Amino acid sequence: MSGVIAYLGLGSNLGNKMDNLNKGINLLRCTVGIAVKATSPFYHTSPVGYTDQPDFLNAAVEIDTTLNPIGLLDICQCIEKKLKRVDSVRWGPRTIDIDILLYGDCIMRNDRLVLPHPMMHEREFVLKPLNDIAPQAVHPVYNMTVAQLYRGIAG
Ligand code: GSY
Repeated sequence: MSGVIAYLGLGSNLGNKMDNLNKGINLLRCTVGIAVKATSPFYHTSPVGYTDQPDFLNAAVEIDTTLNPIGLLDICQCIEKKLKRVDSVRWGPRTIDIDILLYGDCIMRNDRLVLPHPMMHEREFVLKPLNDIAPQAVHPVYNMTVAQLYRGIAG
Protein backbone atom coordinates (compact mmCIF):
# COMPACT_ATOMS: atom_id res chain seq x y z
CA MET A 1 0.00 0.00 0.00
CA SER A 2 1.41 3.38 -0.75
CA GLY A 3 -0.83 5.79 0.97
CA VAL A 4 -0.19 8.18 3.82
CA ILE A 5 1.81 7.23 6.90
CA ALA A 6 -0.25 7.94 9.99
CA TYR A 7 0.23 7.29 13.69
CA LEU A 8 -2.47 6.20 16.12
CA GLY A 9 -2.45 6.28 19.91
CA LEU A 10 -4.28 3.47 21.70
CA GLY A 11 -5.31 3.32 25.34
CA SER A 12 -7.37 0.98 27.52
CA ASN A 13 -8.20 1.00 31.23
CA LEU A 14 -11.21 -1.28 31.50
CA GLY A 15 -11.41 -5.09 31.44
CA ASN A 16 -8.50 -7.05 29.97
CA LYS A 17 -6.44 -4.10 28.76
CA MET A 18 -3.83 -6.11 26.84
CA ASP A 19 -6.55 -8.09 25.11
CA ASN A 20 -8.42 -4.88 24.23
CA LEU A 21 -5.31 -3.31 22.63
CA ASN A 22 -4.49 -6.52 20.73
CA LYS A 23 -8.08 -6.79 19.48
CA GLY A 24 -8.04 -3.14 18.39
CA ILE A 25 -4.77 -3.63 16.49
CA ASN A 26 -6.08 -6.81 14.84
CA LEU A 27 -9.25 -5.01 13.73
CA LEU A 28 -7.05 -2.28 12.22
CA ARG A 29 -5.07 -5.02 10.40
CA CYS A 30 -8.32 -6.43 8.96
CA THR A 31 -9.46 -3.08 7.58
CA VAL A 32 -9.32 -2.47 3.85
CA GLY A 33 -7.23 0.62 3.25
CA ILE A 34 -5.04 0.17 6.33
CA ALA A 35 -1.70 -1.66 6.57
CA VAL A 36 -0.23 -1.82 10.08
CA LYS A 37 3.53 -1.22 9.73
CA ALA A 38 4.72 -1.07 13.34
CA THR A 39 3.41 -1.49 16.86
CA SER A 40 5.10 -0.11 19.98
CA PRO A 41 5.48 -1.97 23.26
CA PHE A 42 2.51 -1.60 25.62
CA TYR A 43 3.08 0.68 28.64
CA HIS A 44 1.27 0.82 31.97
CA THR A 45 0.61 4.49 32.67
CA SER A 46 -1.08 6.54 35.39
CA PRO A 47 -4.24 8.35 34.31
CA VAL A 48 -3.73 11.94 33.17
CA GLY A 49 -6.50 14.53 33.45
CA TYR A 50 -9.36 12.78 35.25
CA THR A 51 -7.19 10.87 37.72
CA ASP A 52 -9.85 8.98 39.72
CA GLN A 53 -9.85 6.01 37.36
CA PRO A 54 -7.76 2.84 36.79
CA ASP A 55 -4.28 2.90 35.23
CA PHE A 56 -4.08 2.69 31.46
CA LEU A 57 -2.24 0.45 29.05
CA ASN A 58 -1.03 2.63 26.16
CA ALA A 59 0.56 1.94 22.79
CA ALA A 60 1.20 3.59 19.42
CA VAL A 61 0.79 2.13 15.96
CA GLU A 62 2.17 3.17 12.57
CA ILE A 63 -0.12 2.59 9.61
CA ASP A 64 0.04 3.13 5.88
CA THR A 65 -3.45 4.15 4.79
CA THR A 66 -5.38 5.05 1.65
CA LEU A 67 -8.26 6.36 3.78
CA ASN A 68 -8.68 10.10 4.16
CA PRO A 69 -8.53 11.51 7.73
CA ILE A 70 -12.31 11.41 8.27
CA GLY A 71 -12.54 7.91 6.78
CA LEU A 72 -9.80 6.84 9.19
CA LEU A 73 -11.61 8.52 12.11
CA ASP A 74 -14.81 6.63 11.19
CA ILE A 75 -12.88 3.34 11.28
CA CYS A 76 -11.29 4.15 14.66
CA GLN A 77 -14.71 5.01 16.12
CA CYS A 78 -16.24 1.88 14.59
CA ILE A 79 -13.54 -0.28 16.24
CA GLU A 80 -14.12 1.51 19.57
CA LYS A 81 -17.84 0.69 19.28
CA LYS A 82 -17.17 -2.91 18.29
CA LEU A 83 -15.05 -3.33 21.43
CA LYS A 84 -17.98 -1.95 23.40
CA ARG A 85 -16.61 1.37 24.46
CA VAL A 86 -19.32 3.15 26.46
CA ASP A 87 -18.85 6.84 27.26
CA SER A 88 -20.41 6.86 30.72
CA VAL A 89 -18.03 9.49 32.14
CA ARG A 90 -16.60 11.91 29.59
CA TRP A 91 -12.93 11.46 30.52
CA GLY A 92 -13.56 8.21 32.40
CA PRO A 93 -12.63 4.53 31.92
CA ARG A 94 -12.77 3.05 28.43
CA THR A 95 -12.24 -0.41 26.91
CA ILE A 96 -10.36 1.23 24.09
CA ASP A 97 -9.59 4.68 22.82
CA ILE A 98 -8.00 5.10 19.40
CA ASP A 99 -6.75 8.60 18.57
CA ILE A 100 -5.26 9.77 15.30
CA LEU A 101 -2.02 11.48 16.35
CA LEU A 102 -0.42 12.35 13.01
CA TYR A 103 -1.69 11.90 9.46
CA GLY A 104 1.28 12.60 7.20
CA ASP A 105 1.96 16.33 7.43
CA CYS A 106 -1.75 17.14 7.50
CA ILE A 107 -2.91 20.08 9.61
CA MET A 108 -6.68 20.35 9.92
CA ARG A 109 -9.36 21.41 12.35
CA ASN A 110 -13.08 20.76 12.07
CA ASP A 111 -15.97 19.71 14.33
CA ARG A 112 -14.90 16.06 14.32
CA LEU A 113 -11.15 16.04 14.08
CA VAL A 114 -8.10 18.13 14.92
CA LEU A 115 -4.77 17.13 13.35
CA PRO A 116 -2.16 16.71 14.67
CA HIS A 117 -3.84 15.55 17.89
CA PRO A 118 -4.02 18.77 19.95
CA MET A 119 -2.45 17.31 23.10
CA MET A 120 -0.03 14.74 21.73
CA HIS A 121 3.03 16.98 22.22
CA GLU A 122 2.49 17.26 25.96
CA ARG A 123 1.50 13.68 26.85
CA GLU A 124 4.19 11.22 27.91
CA PHE A 125 1.76 8.30 27.52
CA VAL A 126 1.55 9.24 23.82
CA LEU A 127 5.13 10.31 23.08
CA LYS A 128 6.93 7.43 24.80
CA PRO A 129 5.41 4.64 22.65
CA LEU A 130 5.43 6.89 19.58
CA ASN A 131 9.13 7.59 20.09
CA ASP A 132 9.77 3.82 20.09
CA ILE A 133 8.41 3.41 16.56
CA ALA A 134 8.77 6.84 14.95
CA PRO A 135 11.40 9.11 16.57
CA GLN A 136 11.94 10.70 13.15
CA ALA A 137 8.28 11.60 12.52
CA VAL A 138 7.77 15.36 12.32
CA HIS A 139 5.01 17.29 14.08
CA PRO A 140 3.95 19.66 11.29
CA VAL A 141 2.79 22.47 13.59
CA TYR A 142 5.88 22.63 15.83
CA ASN A 143 8.32 21.42 13.14
CA MET A 144 9.91 19.17 15.71
CA THR A 145 10.53 15.44 15.58
CA VAL A 146 8.82 13.07 17.99
CA ALA A 147 12.27 12.43 19.54
CA GLN A 148 12.69 16.16 20.21
CA LEU A 149 9.19 16.48 21.65
CA TYR A 150 9.72 13.41 23.82
CA ARG A 151 13.09 14.66 25.13
CA GLY A 152 11.33 17.92 26.03
CA ILE A 153 8.75 16.28 28.32
CA ALA A 154 10.37 13.03 29.49
CA GLY A 155 10.73 12.94 33.25
O1 GSY B 1 -7.28 9.81 24.95
C1 GSY B 1 -6.55 9.32 25.94
C2 GSY B 1 -7.36 8.74 27.08
N1 GSY B 1 -6.68 9.07 28.33
C3 GSY B 1 -5.55 8.53 28.82
C4 GSY B 1 -4.67 7.51 28.37
O2 GSY B 1 -4.84 6.89 27.31
N2 GSY B 1 -3.59 7.25 29.19
C5 GSY B 1 -3.36 7.91 30.35
N3 GSY B 1 -2.29 7.59 31.08
N4 GSY B 1 -4.19 8.89 30.80
C6 GSY B 1 -5.27 9.19 30.04
N5 GSY B 1 -6.22 10.11 30.25
C7 GSY B 1 -7.07 10.02 29.21
S1 GSY B 1 -8.48 11.01 29.03
